[in-house]
Parts: sequence; C-alpha cells; structure tokens
Amino acid sequence: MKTTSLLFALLTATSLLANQPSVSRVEPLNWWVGMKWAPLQLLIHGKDLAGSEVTSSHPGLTVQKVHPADSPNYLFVDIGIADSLKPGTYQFKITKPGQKPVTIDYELWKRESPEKRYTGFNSEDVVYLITPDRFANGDPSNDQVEGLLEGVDRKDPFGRHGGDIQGIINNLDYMKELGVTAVWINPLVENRGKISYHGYAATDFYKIDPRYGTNDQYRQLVDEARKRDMKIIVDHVNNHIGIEHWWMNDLPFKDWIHGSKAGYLKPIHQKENLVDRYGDVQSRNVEQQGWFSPYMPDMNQRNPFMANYLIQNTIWWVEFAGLHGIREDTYPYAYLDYQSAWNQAMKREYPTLTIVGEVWIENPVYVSVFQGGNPLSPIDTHMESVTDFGFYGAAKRLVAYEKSPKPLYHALTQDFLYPEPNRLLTFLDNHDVERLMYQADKDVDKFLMALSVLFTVRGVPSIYYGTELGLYGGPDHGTIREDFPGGWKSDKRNAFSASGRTEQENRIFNYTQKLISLRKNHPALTKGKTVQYPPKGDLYWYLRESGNDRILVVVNTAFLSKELDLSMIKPDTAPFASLFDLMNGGEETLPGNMKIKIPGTSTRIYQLR
Ligand SMILES: [Ca+2]
Ligand SMILES: [Ca+2]
Repeated sequence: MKTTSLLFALLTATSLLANQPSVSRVEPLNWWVGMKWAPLQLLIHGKDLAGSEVTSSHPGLTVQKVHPADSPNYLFVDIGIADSLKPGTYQFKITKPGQKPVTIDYELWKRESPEKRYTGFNSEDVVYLITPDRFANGDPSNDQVEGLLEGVDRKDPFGRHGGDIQGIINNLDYMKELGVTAVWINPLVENRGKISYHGYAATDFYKIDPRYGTNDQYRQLVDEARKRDMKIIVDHVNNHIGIEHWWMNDLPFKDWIHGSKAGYLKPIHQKENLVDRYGDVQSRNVEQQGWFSPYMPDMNQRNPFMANYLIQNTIWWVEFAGLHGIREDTYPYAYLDYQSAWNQAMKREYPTLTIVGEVWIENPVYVSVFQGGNPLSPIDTHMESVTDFGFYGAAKRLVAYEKSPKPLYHALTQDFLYPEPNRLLTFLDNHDVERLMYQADKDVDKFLMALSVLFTVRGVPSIYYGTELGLYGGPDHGTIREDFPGGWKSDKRNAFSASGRTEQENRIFNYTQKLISLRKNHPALTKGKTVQYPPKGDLYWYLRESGNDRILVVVNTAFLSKELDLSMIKPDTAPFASLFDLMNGGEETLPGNMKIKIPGTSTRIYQLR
C-alpha cells in the first residue's frame, strides 16, 4: 500500500513538473510609457503556458486579455499602460492551477525627447545605401560568432565578409565629407541561415546580428549619425523571414505563416496583377502568399496577432534607436490592407517619420499607385514615398541599351500619376541592380552624365556605397555588393581617404561631392518646379526654377557635340542675360544667335543669370 502511494505521489509530481509553465521569451523586449499604440500585446513563449492566468504587480499596468494560441507554448497578452505610470521594472505573474507561478520582469522605459529624433528625410537629403557586410570591418573580433553557421570568407562573393556597425560608425565622417545626409543600411537583424549576408532572412526580429554588433551599438550608430546631422533609415521587412527563424519549430498559430516547409506557393513576380481590374484572384494570392524563396517563408499579416507583432516590432526599433525613416522591403508582396494599416500606425506614432516602400516595377504607372493618396490605387497606402524604379529603368538608358534621353523624358511625362513626385526615392543603382559603372561599361563620361541627372531631377536622390568612386561591381548580387576598398585592415589601399584612391576614383568622388553640394545650395534643385522639353535627337534639357534660382540642365548622349537653341527657354521670373556653368565654373554671355555647344557624352548644369 505504502509503495503504491509513493509511486502515485511520484507520478503526480512528475506530471506536475512536466506541465510546469516556463518562459523563455517575452516580446517586445521592453516598452515605453506614453506611447499612442494601445493595447500593447506581449508575445510570451515558453513551455505549457496554455490555460495560465496572468496578473500584474501594479494597478497602472493592467492585463486586459489573455489570448490562447494554437500552440500551448504561447500566450498573447493585451496590456494597458497608464500614462501616469512611472518608468521602471514591473512584474507579471503567470499562474496555472496547482502550479508554482512564474514571475517575469518587464521594463517600461521613459521616452527620450522626440526633438530631432524622428525627423524624416525629403528631397533636401541625399541618401547613401550600405550593405553592412561589405562596407567596413570595424571589429574583426565579431567576424566569427559561436553558434552561427557562417564565419568570414572574403573570397566567396555570397559569403560573409566581416563588415559591421563599428565599420559604419568609423566612416560616418567620410560620408559627411561626401555630403550625404541620410544612411540607409540593409537589414541588420539576426540572419542565422546560410547565404544570408544580405540580411533579408531574419531569424530574430529583436536582435542585431552579433556579426554586426549589438542592439546598443546600433543605437550608438544612430546617435553618432545625429551628432553629424545625419539620419538613419532602417531596412524593414513585413513580408518574409528566414527559414531558421526561432518560431519555425513551434508556430503560435496554424496560419501564422503561409504554407509550410512541406508545401508552399511560389510567387510569379507579376506585381501588376495586384492593381489589374481584370486580375485573377488565384494569381494575386500566389503573389501575396508565396514564399519569397525556398529559404524565406511568407508571413500572414491577416493573422491579427502577427499584424500586431510586426507593427509593434517596427515601433520598437524606431523608439529604441531613434530612427528617422524606414525603407520597407518587397512592399507589394505583403497584404495591401495590412501594409496600409502598418503605415497608418507608424504615422500615428511618428508623424515626422518617412517611409519609402520598395516597388520594383520599371513602369511609373504601377509604381505610382503605391504612393499614399493616389485615387487610382485600389487602397490608399498612406505611404509618403516609393522607390522610383520608373526613373531608374529610364535613366539607365542614358548610358546603356538605347543610350538615349527619350525613355527618361517619357518616364517623367508620367509624373502626373504621382500625388507627390518630389518625394520619390530616385537612384541609378542599389544593392539589387547592376552598378552604374557596370551599366556605363566603364565609360566615366557616361557615368558622370547620368549621375548629374540624378542630382538635378525631382525626388530624393540615393546612391549605393562606392558609386562615389565608380565601383564596377559585377553582374550578380555577390559581385554588385563588393567590398569597399579600405574597409578591411589587410586591404592594399584605403579609398576612404583621397590618398588611397586612384586618379579616376578621386575625379568621380570630387564630382559627386560637388553635385551634392550644388544640390544643397540650390533650392531650384531640391524643391523647384520642373519644365522639361521634348528631346531633340540625343539632346535633352530641363529647367528647375525656384524664385530667382533658375537652373538649366542639358544632357547630350551623342558622342559628338550638339547645339542647343536657348531662345526656346523662357523662365517664369525674368529673361536671362548669361549662363554660369555650375560644375566647371565660368560665365558665358549669350551669343547673338542664342545657340550654345554642348560637348558629347555630357551633362551641363547652368545657372541662368
Ligand atoms: Ca567584423
Ligand atoms: Ca506575402
């Protein structure tokens, strides 16, 4: 009898122990007092949490609702935070009948003064895009991190090269010298998987990849940038994750992601069908629910807990680091109703933050519907800016394919489609497409001709790191994202300083620096009105005007010089008597016949005086 009781007691204790709840993760990691977003929804992950009661240690911190998940190892808990609550550490108690309760500490922080902290970016800024693994290795001690598969291998174009946050901090002064005012950095959150140096396969949304540094170091980067009057733009992904993401082995809900490792849809990258009034539903679903790659599962933002999770995570990073803007990856691939709600939530919390959505379609018709306030769009995205792939697709044709200004002229004639064309993010290259020097087939004149256009048209210009040197890159992602020369101690030369650059690199650097400075000093270029003229063969010209600041830009894509008839140009304000060549210096009085020569393969930027 005794033995049986003992056995029974032992069994009970064992089964009790098996059901003892435990907590391994609470997200968001912390929150702040005085946020607009409410209620805060905590994700609590651990073991055997289903059926638990959650209580708080303070009346100012109320547990409004505990939501069970499909997996017994999760709780989603709605929390109310009184504005009067003092920042500090509070406790939540998780209690299951007959079990020892689990207590978790949760920190509520004081918000830092919002002045300057969240100022967005606009056409007065110049954006510099960095692929952090390839820019500069400021801390070789983090190149190899225990527990992460990929170590450093600079010979492999698709491997990790060791660049990091410290490398970016070390070179902020270089960027300042060039004149850029905002830095967009490809994603820095943890990517545990293979071939993940690009950063778009997140495996932990709340952790900077240890090969780049720490969360605190990221905040330090933003602070260091702010000291230099520079802004930081986070690269964010609502659409997909990496297959090694921690929750893939224990999904909270059956519909947390679309499909499963065993079976999933594959997008056909026909984004036009999202706005096609005749588009079939099947293809649309494939586009929005397909896995971005076999290693990048697709998140289901129509699961309300997933939607809350992603919105809170974005707010968390902006608040934690004091960010100025967001570049949202693969915008059309996530549900458009969710994306719109996400944009609105961000704007409610940070009215001055700028969000630019990546819409990779080289046709303004389709890009334009993604800018907020467009009545032609099936849904108002409430998004201030979109990546101007329409401009990119046309402007690269100045130096490649047709080698003509006509596609650019035609693309700009379609600006009537955009509610705010001057808010578009313009570019000639980025981390996904061939570098400008590659497009120009190593022809420096062509390269500078196109670069001059980028810095004199409407929009927010952005360049990819190394474009200021004319880096050539290659035909694929691994080689496009080449190492910045001098970012590694063992490099033969250091192109971060003039003495380490070749003659050609210095020519391009100085030219870029001058274009940026010109843009900063001329309101006509940043916010002036545009008047463009139909191209005459290889000759194309446009006028930018803001009050008395009148700038004439002339592009000649022909090899030989061409004549421009100035009598066609009539600024709003007053007639002009001379032209001042802003890049090369020198004033020219108007010839009697009003005709000037524009050298072959060049862009001339004149101020009308
Ligand atoms: Ca490193
Ligand atoms: Ca999707």
